Order: sequence, then structure tokens, then C-alpha cells
Amino acid sequence: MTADTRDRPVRPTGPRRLGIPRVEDFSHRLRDPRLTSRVGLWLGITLSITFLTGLWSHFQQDTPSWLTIPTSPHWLYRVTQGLHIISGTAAVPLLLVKLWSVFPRLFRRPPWRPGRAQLLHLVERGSIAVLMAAVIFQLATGLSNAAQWYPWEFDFRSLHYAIAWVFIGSLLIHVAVKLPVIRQTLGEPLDRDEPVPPPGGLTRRGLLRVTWAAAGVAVLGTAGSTMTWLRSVSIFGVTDGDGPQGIPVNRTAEEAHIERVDPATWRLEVTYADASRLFSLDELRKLPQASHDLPIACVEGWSASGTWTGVPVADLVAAVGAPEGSRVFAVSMQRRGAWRTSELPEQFVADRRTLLALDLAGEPLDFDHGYPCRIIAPNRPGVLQTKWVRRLEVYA
Ligand SMILES: Nc1nc2c(c(=O)[nH]1)N[C@H]1C(S)=C(S)[C@@H](COP(=O)(O)O)O[C@H]1N2
Ligand SMILES: [Mo]
Repeated sequence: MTADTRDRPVRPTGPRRLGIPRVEDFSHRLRDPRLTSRVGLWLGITLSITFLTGLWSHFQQDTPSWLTIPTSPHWLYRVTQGLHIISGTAAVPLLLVKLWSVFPRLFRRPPWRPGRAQLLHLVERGSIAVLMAAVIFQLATGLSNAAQWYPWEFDFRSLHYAIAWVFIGSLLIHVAVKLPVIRQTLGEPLDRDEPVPPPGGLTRRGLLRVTWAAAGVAVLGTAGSTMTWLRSVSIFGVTDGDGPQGIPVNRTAEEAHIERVDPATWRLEVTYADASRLFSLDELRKLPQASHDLPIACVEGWSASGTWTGVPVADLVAAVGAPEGSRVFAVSMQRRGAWRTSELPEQFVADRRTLLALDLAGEPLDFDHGYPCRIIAPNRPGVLQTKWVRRLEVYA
């Protein structure tokens, strides 16, 4: 190598031997750390809401021993799960803009010499790689779950839950590392040193407005799955809100391989210890009935409220002589599938709004809604509102 070539300054966009682009190869006047930190702040907020509501959803389905899920307010799960899907969807446009704004930095070379600077660089890059992979995995699996599309083999819930912890851990590292930059850039006006845009061109402020608008569209596009009055604008809502008796059907009787029962010979079995009692449909209808407005709030994001009528589960528990504070395990006529059974902890059994419902909207349950009877309880994920109930096992 001659002195001549060694001393020549690096040309920013000159030909490269390896074909790997450099930071300098990307220039766009809108890319700026002040923009990145503003979008990043909102991305952090939406993803944190998604994380916390997701954690809650997991606990509602798989309750740790230190936690008692309340039965009130009856709409709690409907709200937390609606928020989960809405904030997760709003994060998508924010993530895209944020990735675009920092994209060139992916090609930053680590400091050449081994040492503290190089180590810090690698740790920072590594945590961002993990963070990105986790966020993209969560959003992709979450969105396809909300779309009821499961193109994979793994168990969605356990993996989505595990990766959520990877996500929050790497987010905390990322924020801690970037805190000085975040604080500085958030404190500066967005348009500081901004080059004048070409005529008709977007400013940073303009790009930010477009980003918020895109997040707003994403919210409106999904919120209708939980807020009925928004349904007509919810182009992304998978469930259009239609279904027999005003409630969408998650899995039809045919999909669950349920055979139509003969109401004359069908019996509900209620067991407790060695005791067992059979109830015909007529007998169930002759017991004191209660009516409550309660939502079905599916973990996949949609929800809808209905007026349910039936026998309080607490009365059936008392009918077999089981004490207060008993738990109930509901078993359906379905032979296979994850949601064929559910357990009602004692506070749900004790709550008189927890029904073995026979009617919806003043008519016998539609076959797809669980005819002849189903569980409906306040503040529960839809997956635990077992349809086509055949047996209630009571445990003290
Ligand atoms: N036996 C049985 N019960 C079930 C299910 C099921 O697949 N099998 N799906 C659950 C799910 S995921 C939801 S969201 C609700 C939906 O109730 P719906 O179809 O009446 O709206 O039922 C729940 N009960
Ligand atoms: Mo569901």
C-alpha cells in the first residue's frame, strides 16, 4: 500500500469492496434522533400497555397462587384485553417509522480495537437485536392470533408469554442505555437545525403527524372488535360482530364436533365427593332463574355483551350439598380441544352472577352458543366460558 492511498480520506458513498453499506450511504433529511425519540417514547408506552395487559390476560387464564382474580367489575377483562389488542396494533405503524428512522445505524461498524468501547457497542447492538426480534415476534404472532390464523405448530400462549419477558427485559436495557440521548433529544425542539424541506416536502413535524394518524387508523381499525359502535369502521376487526342472538361465535358446534342433543333425554350431571345428581333440562328450567348482562371477551380481541338467563352455579353447588367456598370444574360434551373444560375458582362460584346459562337474549341458547347450557361468569376470558356443558364437578 502506498502512502498515497492510505492518506486518502474515506469517501462516504464510494464503491465498497464488501458490498455492505455504511451509515453514510443512507441520507434522508427527515432521519433525526429527535424524531426517533418521540416516536420511540410512544412506541414504549403502547408496548408497555400491551405487556401489562398481556400479563394480566395470562394470569386470568393461569392464575398464580398469590393472586385472586376478582369477579368485579364484570367488564374488567373485556377492557384489559381490548386495550391489549388496540395498543399492540397501534404499535405497528410506530415501530415501522422508528425502524425506518434508525435503519442506517444498523450498519454502524463496531469500534475496531477490543476494549470497553467495543464491548459496550456489542452489548448495545445485541440487546437491540433481541428487542427487535422479540417485538416483531410478539406483534406478528399476536396479530395473526387476533385474526384467528395459526400458521404454526407451537402453543401460542406459552410462547407469546415467554417472549413477552424477553421483550420487557431487552426494552429496559435499551431504555437504560439510551436514557441520556432520550432525555436530551426529547428536551430539544423537533425542528432544531432542520434543513428547509423542498417545496411540498414533509417536515419532521409533518412526518410525526402522519405517524400519529397511522396509529389512530390502526386503533380505529381494531377497536370495533370491542366497541360495538365502532364496528362499521373497523376494517381490521376480524369478527364483524354478527352471530346468532347478537353475539359472534368463536367455535361452532360443528367445528367442536358436538352432536345435537335430545332435550328429552339429555341430563346435566353434578358431582360432589361420592354424591351425584342428574338434572333434566325441564328440571333446570324449573329452578329459580337469574338474568345478567355479561360480556363474552375473547382473548383474540373481540368482545360482545348479551343478556344471559339461567341457574346460578352456586345453587347447583348447594343442591349437591357442597359447602360454600367450593370450586367447580365444568366439563363439556366436546371430546377434544383446549377449551373443552374450565375451572371456576371459589369466588366465581360464590358470585351469583355466575350462571349455568340456558337462554341468551330471551331465547334458548343457539346451538353454536352452547345449547343446551353453558357457563357465563363476570370478568372472565372467553376461553373459560365453557359451552355445551355436560357435567359440573364440585370440589370443596
Ligand atoms: N366447549 C367449548 N367451549 C368454549 C369454546 C370451545 O371451543 N369449546 N370456545 C371458548 C371461546 S375461545 C370463546 S371466546 C367463547 C365464545 O363463545 P361464543 O362462541 O358463544 O361467542 O366460548 C368459549 N367456550
Ligand atoms: Mo376466545
